Amino acid sequence: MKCILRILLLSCALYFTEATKSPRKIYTSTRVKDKCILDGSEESKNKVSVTVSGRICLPWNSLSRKNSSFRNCFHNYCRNPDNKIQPWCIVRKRNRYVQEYCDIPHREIKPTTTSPPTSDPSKQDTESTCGERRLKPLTKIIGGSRSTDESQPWIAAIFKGEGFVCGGTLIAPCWILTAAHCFPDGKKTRMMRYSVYLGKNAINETDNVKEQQFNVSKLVVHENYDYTAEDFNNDIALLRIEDSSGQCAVRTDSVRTACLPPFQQMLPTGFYCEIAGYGRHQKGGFEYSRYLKQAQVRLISQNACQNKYYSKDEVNKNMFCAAGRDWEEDACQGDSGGPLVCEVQNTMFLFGVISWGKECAKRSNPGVYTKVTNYNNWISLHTGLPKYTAGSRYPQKD
Ligand code: 4AZ
Repeated sequence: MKCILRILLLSCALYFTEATKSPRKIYTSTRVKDKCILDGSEESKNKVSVTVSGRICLPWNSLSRKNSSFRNCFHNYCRNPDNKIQPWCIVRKRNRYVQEYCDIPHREIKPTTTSPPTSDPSKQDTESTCGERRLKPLTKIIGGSRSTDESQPWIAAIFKGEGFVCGGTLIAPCWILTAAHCFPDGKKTRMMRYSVYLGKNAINETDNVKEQQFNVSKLVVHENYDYTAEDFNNDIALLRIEDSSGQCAVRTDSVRTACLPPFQQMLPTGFYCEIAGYGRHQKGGFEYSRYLKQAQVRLISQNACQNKYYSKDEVNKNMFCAAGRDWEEDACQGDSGGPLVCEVQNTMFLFGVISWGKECAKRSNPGVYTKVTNYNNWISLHTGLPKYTAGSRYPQKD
């Protein structure tokens, strides 16, 4: 007992001499004796300490009880000790310590190990490698959170000249599924003016390492989409993409295909899915989001959608509704054509194309989506890819 007491007293004395020599400084990591393991690299020049949600980072040593390697790190600067896609730090959310990515200006983010796209066919997604992603979403479209191309690697940004037009989804290396209403000139659309970007994180910025750029070699707008009726029935279109050397999308961490579910496949009411886009992010606002955003929305029953929120004339069998928790998250102008994907057994399936809705994120006005599972045959007919439209990755009932 006496011995234990003596050891304790000795270590206390040691601690206090150390502490008086080098007073505790929250925002610096230099200690006389012990170096912070986070500060050995180039990255240590980075002095950002705010996360994407605007929270201030906590000093790294607040984690030292859980992870002793941060014991000597008395600063709160964003770091990337485990090679994530960008520097992160610890913040406090509802009394819990959680990791969050930092708000690093895009040019400061170090390129990841993603190799530049090549034309090797083995680097292309197939019907059996679709719907996978390396990164889960960070945790906000209207509401929701900032996303990254790695958590929505199937999202496509469609441009006409320099202007952003709509979102889309990569469903096969050469094919984007989007909304018909994005092409008001229908069959007369001059495809030459359009381009499609995959792996894009920010609308106004270019990342040559991650992004893949394509021309549109074919546009198929659903033959029964009626531009004069403005009823959004059959709001679906396909774009065939190829780059300047005739290649289609190459699989990287930032560019992957989403799977198609089988024909007429349903999910239960209340099931949570994800929507993503570069569209408006403030109700009534005029600004397009500079960054890709994503949000969670819950599937609403067809009955409620057709009878309670909208009418049967407005919402037909080729559409379904979804809304965020408390009506706070929703798609909005500019998100059209983009994905509503649902996770089934760790694989992401494209169930909806963002189509329309009365206003944005308004109580009792859910977002309306084109029901992709009504169009498997149409997609197969125009792409010639029956294997992709069979939905073979969808878990089969025994
Ligand atoms: C649009 O104009 C749009 N709140 C898309 C989705 C919604 C509203 C408008 C749903 O592209």
